[in-house]
Amino acid sequence: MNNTLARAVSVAALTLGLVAVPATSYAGPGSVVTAAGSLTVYPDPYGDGSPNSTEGGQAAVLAVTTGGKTLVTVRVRGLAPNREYGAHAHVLGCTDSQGGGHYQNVPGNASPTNEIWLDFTTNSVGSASSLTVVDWVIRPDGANAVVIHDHETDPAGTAGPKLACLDVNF
Ligand SMILES: [Cu+2]
Repeated sequence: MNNTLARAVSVAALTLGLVAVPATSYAGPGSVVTAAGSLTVYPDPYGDGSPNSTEGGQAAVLAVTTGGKTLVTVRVRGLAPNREYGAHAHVLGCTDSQGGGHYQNVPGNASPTNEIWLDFTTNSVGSASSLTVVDWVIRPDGANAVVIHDHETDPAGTAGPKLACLDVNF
C-alpha cells in the first residue's frame, strides 16, 4: 500500500470511529468530501404500500481522492437490523429523479470497478458501514448522491427499488 492510499485508509478509519484521534489531525493532499444527515426516504418504493425499512435512518459518507484513486465510505444507522442493502454513488441529487443512474467511470459498463458500489449488511441494531476504492477520480459534478437500494447489487448492477438517499457533492 503506498503512502497516499495508506493515508486515505487512515482517514476512513477515523471516520468509521476505529481510531480515537481528532479528525483535524488529517492534513494530506488530494480532496476530501464529507456528507452526513438524515436520509431522504422515498415513499412507497415497492408500489404496494409495504413499509420502507430506511424510514428514520441516517448516513454519513466520506470520499477521499488521492493519487488518482478514490476511496468512499458510507456509514448508516437506524435501518432494519441484520439486513442486506445495495448502495451506490449516483449521478443526480436525491430529489432529482431519485438520484438518476449510477455514476460510471466509463459509460455503459456496470461493475464494481467502473461504478462505486457500497453495499452493506446491517448489524443487530441496524447500523453498518462499507468502503470501496476505485482506480479513478470522479469527474467534477459527476456524482451527487449515494442511493440505498432494497437488496445487494447483482452482477448486472441492479439492486432493486431505491429506498433512500443522501446528497453528497462528490
Ligand atoms: Cu444505485
